[in-house]
Amino acid sequence: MWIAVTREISPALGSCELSYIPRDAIDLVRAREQHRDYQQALKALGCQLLTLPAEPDLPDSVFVEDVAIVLDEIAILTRPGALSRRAEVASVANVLRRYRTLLSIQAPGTLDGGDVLRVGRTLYVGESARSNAVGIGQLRELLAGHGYAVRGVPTRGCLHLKSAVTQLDDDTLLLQPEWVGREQFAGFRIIGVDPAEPHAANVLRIGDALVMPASFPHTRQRLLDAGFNVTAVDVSELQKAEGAVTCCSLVFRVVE
Ligand code: CIR
Repeated sequence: MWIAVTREISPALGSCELSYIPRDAIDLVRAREQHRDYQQALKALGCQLLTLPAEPDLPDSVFVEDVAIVLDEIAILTRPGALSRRAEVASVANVLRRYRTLLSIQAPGTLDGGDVLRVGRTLYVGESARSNAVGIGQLRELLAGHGYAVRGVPTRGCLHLKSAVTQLDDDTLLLQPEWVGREQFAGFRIIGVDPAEPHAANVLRIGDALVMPASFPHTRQRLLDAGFNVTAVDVSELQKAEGAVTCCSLVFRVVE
């Protein structure tokens, strides 16, 4: 069984952190409708939803992916790179401790879950403005005993590693070559985003299914042509907060 942890949208979403896109007014009513559709899409793909209440004082708290990394054996609580996001961790930890032993990144380390791409037993971690070398080093040490390798990956021009690359199946990645080097992922089949859709590389994989924003039809067509099962969701209001589809959930397996 899959569990998907999500959190309702904060009324303060309009004051979110922004790094690479200009601020644009967010329609909260529409954002909530889109978030509900996203949650329904996860449900339709077989996830049991575990939804936390909104946090009025934490603008970015809907983006639960950034505060934890949930692996099969263990979960790591992060220390988000943005100061305004550090208080998001505790409430997610309270949910995760039912399912996993928790370890955590400590100061002065910083790490955002959006920077962590797990492929098999390797965690690729973006060396971004949010995740520093200390945080990445701590993650490596915490996971060495669990049989995971941690590899730092330089990123440029984007918020997180998973803005630039995500996994489509065991052998295939969707990648934006302007933001991360293909050579970092030698041995994988790489599908590039359509050049007209620079933000299209963030796709959420659940089993054999992929969830992606509706706003990237050309990249979606590339995935359909390659035989993937793709569900499109309209997340345009969340995209104004520099979020997309992986960032709004923590999806993991539990043994029934
Ligand atoms: C932030 O800058 O932290 C939020 N406004 C967006 C976070 C999106 N997270 C993600 O893609 N993992």
